Amino acid sequence: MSELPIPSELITCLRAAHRITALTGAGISAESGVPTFREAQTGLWARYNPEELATPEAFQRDPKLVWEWYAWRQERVRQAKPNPGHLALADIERHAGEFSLITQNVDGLHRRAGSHQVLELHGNLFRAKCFNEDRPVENWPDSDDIPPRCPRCGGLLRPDVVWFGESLPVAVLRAAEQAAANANVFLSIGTSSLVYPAADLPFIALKSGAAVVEINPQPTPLSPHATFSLNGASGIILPALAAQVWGEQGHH
Ligand code: BJW
Repeated sequence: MSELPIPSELITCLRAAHRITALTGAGISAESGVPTFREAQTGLWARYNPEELATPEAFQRDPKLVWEWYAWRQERVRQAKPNPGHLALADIERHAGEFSLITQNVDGLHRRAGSHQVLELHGNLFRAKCFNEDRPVENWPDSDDIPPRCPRCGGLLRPDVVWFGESLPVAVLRAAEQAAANANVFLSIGTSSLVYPAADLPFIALKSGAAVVEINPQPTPLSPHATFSLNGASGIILPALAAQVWGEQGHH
């Protein structure tokens, strides 16, 4: 593992860092078999574009279609397991001094891997809320309705995720911006860096003087600005990085 080309300047930088912040995207779950957002879908959903399903307008047009898409994704995620990339981040949380984990993912795999503090910017696939009242709903009576109905107001239930044109949860976004501004090292992992305001976070970190490390097999709009670019799969790179920085000789 220690043979991977992780620059020694980066190892030094991580060992010296007081606060490390990581932002993850769909790419970190790719090795768990969860399709990323912008890669072509397969099977049942191959003819739909996720960008066109993840909007309030799509839900209003065809709530059953959108609810079923999320139900299908829930099922895929239930069958998936955290991969070595998720596990390495849980390990880093245990070993690094101050560490913040921000995710755009709605799959809950970071928590299942053992990360305790996770800022979920785009909500969670396994929660529902009322489309009318915008309030969380935990239980609803069994019925054949798809989507099910809100037990309080009879409105349609929707997944508690953030769609295009909707605001991110304010407190979570504030905490993420703070964690970016306070970081000495900011890791951007498995995200296409196309969706705002998440895509601003590494730039907030850069402005505050942090080193920004990108981990992605493909270049993104962030790549020209990154201090270090590690081109490869997060499931390979993150465990190697954690072992080299905090393993054996590197423990704080
Ligand atoms: C690997 C790998 C491996 C593969 N290892 N890596 C400023 C400028 C322009 C537009 C805007 C702006 N501010 C706001 C906007 C509008 C909009 C936006 O950003 N549009 C852009 C697309 C242009 N943003 C919003 O609407 C946001 N709301 C908002 O800003 O409210 C205020 C406002 C409203 C209206 C107007 C203006 C302001 C809300 C954004 C919500 C995003 N929601 C989604 C769906 C969540 C629910 C669900 O999952 O269904 O979030 S969209 C989707 O994209 C999802 C993801 O979290 C998000 C990011 O995608 P991600 O994670 O980067 O995945 P991919 O697939 O794109 O990339 C995967 C990457 O992994 C690739 O790079 C691969 O190479 C890599 N990879 N294998 C490591 N093994």
